[in-house]
Amino acid sequence: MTHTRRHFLTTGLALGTTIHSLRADSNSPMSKPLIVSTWPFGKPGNDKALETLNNKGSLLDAVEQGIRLVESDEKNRSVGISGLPNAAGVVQQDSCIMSGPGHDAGSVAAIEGILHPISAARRVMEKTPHVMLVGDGARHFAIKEGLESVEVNSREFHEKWHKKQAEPAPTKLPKDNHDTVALLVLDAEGNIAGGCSTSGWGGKLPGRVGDSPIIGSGLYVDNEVGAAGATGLGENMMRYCASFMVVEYMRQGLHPEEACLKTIERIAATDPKSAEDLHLNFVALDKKGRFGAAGTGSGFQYSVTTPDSSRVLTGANFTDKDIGPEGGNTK
Ligand code: SD4
Repeated sequence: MTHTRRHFLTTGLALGTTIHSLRADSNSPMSKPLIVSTWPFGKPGNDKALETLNNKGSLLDAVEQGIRLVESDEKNRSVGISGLPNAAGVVQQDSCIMSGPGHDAGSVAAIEGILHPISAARRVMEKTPHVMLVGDGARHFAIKEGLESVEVNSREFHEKWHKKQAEPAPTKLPKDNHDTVALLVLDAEGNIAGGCSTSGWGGKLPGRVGDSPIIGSGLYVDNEVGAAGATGLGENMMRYCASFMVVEYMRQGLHPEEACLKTIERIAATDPKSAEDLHLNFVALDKKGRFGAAGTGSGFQYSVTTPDSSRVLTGANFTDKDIGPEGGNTK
């Protein structure tokens, strides 16, 4: 690994602000609003978030509506009620939302049969004194709030949503049985919010909660700095407060892409697992309107939307030899 990203980062960071200021100077901030989300399936959600803002919706409406659209996609096997079931054949979803102004947050975890966990998370934030509700309590709260629900043990549910439930649950982590939509919004006023939603790790133990509903792990927003969201193996995010770490690196002045890479570097340097086995991917944006993404594998794709364009880009690859070709608005 002579000219690895790790080497670059170590060198770059040893040079203090040099790397950052070069990047910052060469980057003109994107036009606002700026919406960044994980994976290509986040792009329709970004577009919906922008449309919501254009229709005078609030920052939180944009996050909620954007994620609801992704949750509604019946073909998506990672997000929403059509996501992969746990080892007991039941879909348990995790979701959270965080608002920069006021530093508020709400989340639901291991919630069953609710079509839009992001709306449940928002209601936890806005209508209760709590931050997180789990399991049956979360489901009952969501139903009481009038959110759409299905009876997960009903025949109709299995026929409509989970014909595939007869497939054997995975016993260990294959690369492709988990994903999350994390969607970050910087509005025209410079306020930031974000949310995420997932059915989590397919075949997980019943009751398992991943990083996505844990504030600071799957998502973190600081209205003075920026926001970060994660997708990958939650167990490896949660042990490091990963999204919080990305935001803290941005606070120190790193460009969002470098903050994502530096977080991966720090986790990989500590963890006994190889970087490839950690399955870490991050998206981030900062208050200045810059964005970036990075992952431990090749081909982590993310979606970026502004009033000028809506695009799918490839994040920087931590294990690559070169600095990310398309990562962020650094070029
Ligand atoms: C989880 N982080 O439940 C989520 C799943 C995911 O890409 O995003 N996988 O662990």
